[in-house]
Amino acid sequence: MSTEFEKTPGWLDWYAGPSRPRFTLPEGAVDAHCHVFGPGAQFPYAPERKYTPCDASKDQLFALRDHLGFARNVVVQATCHGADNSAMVDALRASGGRARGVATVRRDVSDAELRELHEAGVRGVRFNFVKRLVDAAPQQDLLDIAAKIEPLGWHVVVYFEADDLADLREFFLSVPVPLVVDHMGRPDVTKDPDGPEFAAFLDLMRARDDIWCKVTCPERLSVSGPAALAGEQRAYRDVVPFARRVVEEFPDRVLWGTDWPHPNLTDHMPDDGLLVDFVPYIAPTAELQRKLLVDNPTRLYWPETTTSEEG
Ligand code: 0GY
Repeated sequence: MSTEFEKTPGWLDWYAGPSRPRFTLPEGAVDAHCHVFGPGAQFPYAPERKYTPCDASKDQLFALRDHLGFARNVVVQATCHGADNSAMVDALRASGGRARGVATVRRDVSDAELRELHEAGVRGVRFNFVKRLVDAAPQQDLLDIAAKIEPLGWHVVVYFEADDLADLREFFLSVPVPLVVDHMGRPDVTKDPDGPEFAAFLDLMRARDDIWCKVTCPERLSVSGPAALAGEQRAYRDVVPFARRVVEEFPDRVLWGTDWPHPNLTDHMPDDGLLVDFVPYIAPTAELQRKLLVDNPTRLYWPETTTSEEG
């Protein structure tokens, strides 16, 4: 079949043949931030998208899950699919209960559509404020969406860049459901982790006890590297102090994921096995690792399966 979609120039394909991690993931570990792309011939990319990815199917995602040693995935709707959640929902339905999802919806979404998404395994919606990815919706529309999802017990995932936090903070604090921040709010890691910029992010985390943080994407945030390639065991050193700070202060509100298939990378594509090997640097004890990889994502996405008190 001829390909209907042409990948954005300069875009790197996801890394085929990732290494097997040296770090053994704890049993029940969740890859809490990953995506599926298409395949475009089956699930066309959205007309309003700002990039065209390479295909990355649910079967390829599940193969990676098994290879790395994860038990479950949280599949986050990627902007290239707009508010058409079919590819993500198809992955959830095919996962046998081993994947939950985060959707993108418009303000006019109906309660019946939300219930159907819930039944498929969706537990949150994503609000994206990164200008190169989306034209952000008006904040009142987002608050209307938040009000609609509240009865379902869902949360809102927010993606923004550090420079925009000051403008968005008040809005975030007004959202009536739990918040999950993608990629630590994208700090500039050339700055001091003890400086005012990252302090503003930590301060947001302190403002409410239902704000969670994904300590993800060192490959996007790192400036000095080295890249997680060719067996590199000490990748992305400059990101470690930031992520570790968040894990240590908020051990019960952090999540981790691969971000496979790594949209919009043009510099290098990480080996996902080596990304897993990055985890012990940011969560240095077995207890922190268990919270980050198992307890926290299970509590947020599979609460019905948590039996004991976790603390
Ligand atoms: C990520 C990061 C990016 C893209 C998206 O939905 C998306 O298109 O999330 C990015 O380009 O920084 O979370 O995968």
